[in-house]
Amino acid sequence: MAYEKTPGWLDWYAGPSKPHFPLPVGSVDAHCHVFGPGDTFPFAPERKYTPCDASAAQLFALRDHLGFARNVIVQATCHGADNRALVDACLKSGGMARGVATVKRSVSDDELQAMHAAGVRGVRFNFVKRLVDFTPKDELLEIAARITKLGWHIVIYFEAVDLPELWQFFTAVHNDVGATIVVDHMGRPDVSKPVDGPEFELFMRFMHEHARVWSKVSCPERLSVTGPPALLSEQVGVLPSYGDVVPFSSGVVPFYRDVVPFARRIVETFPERVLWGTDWPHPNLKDHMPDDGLLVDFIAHIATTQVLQHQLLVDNPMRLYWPEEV
Ligand code: 0GY
Repeated sequence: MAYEKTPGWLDWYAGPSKPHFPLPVGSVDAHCHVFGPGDTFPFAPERKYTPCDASAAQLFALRDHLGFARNVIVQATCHGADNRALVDACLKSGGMARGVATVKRSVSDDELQAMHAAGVRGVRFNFVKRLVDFTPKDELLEIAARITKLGWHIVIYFEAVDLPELWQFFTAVHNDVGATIVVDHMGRPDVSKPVDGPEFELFMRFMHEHARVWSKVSCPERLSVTGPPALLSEQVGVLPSYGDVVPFSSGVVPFYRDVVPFARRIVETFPERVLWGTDWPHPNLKDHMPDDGLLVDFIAHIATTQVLQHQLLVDNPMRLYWPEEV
């Protein structure tokens, strides 16, 4: 089936640079997606956007180009609870990708087992209102209890302003169900607010008080308010390089500067509970599409020692997604 993309949709950037930042051997891109291809894996009728295609083969080509060894592929909302594209990608990876699925209460134990065999190790609960319709909390708690028994964890996606309202539910998932919880994109802080202001302090407290809550320190391109002026040229197909702004070796952050204090604070406070991912193919960006090579370079500014980098990119994702190899 041919799909018409959401008006204004920005396609993923097909010419990413080679990162200057030397990724540690065995690094994991722990947040990325596949979209379709729509004619093989149809998008869900209830979706809130229609993307361009972004196939497993294209994801694995990016992985190799950037220097990652493995992927964690997260079910995108445009596929609803139909995990076929995700499962197919995991199977095609030959064990080098794990998956985070979306399921409904009606999912059978056999379906969960089949997903486990393919490499799925988590379920995503999405609370971002522009992306999904509401799911009752009792349904989510029931799913959390079932998948925790399989050794899977919960991935949660929410906006910072909604944390107070969701706190009690997340605490129930963590304390009563006993689940491990991974937060997407640092709980989407408003980075125009102070890093030591009440909103981000609440997120830090959330991690302090819940010992099995992890955070992805991903998506500077999504969170940045000051933005990436140096990258805007990508929209018209002119590829800038890091050196066009400052040399990588200078240690100066040329773009997404406003996100750095937030990500660094989490990495340095909870070095054993952080993950990083490209978020390729970057759904729903409105003003620019990042160069994934430059996103990898950004890691050096948020994890500033080799020890922290190794934890973020290798040790932590391996412990969570490939514990049998650790
Ligand atoms: C992300 C962010 C977004 C979209 C999705 O599943 C999704 O559709 O996660 C977003 O629009 O903020 O993590 O990819």
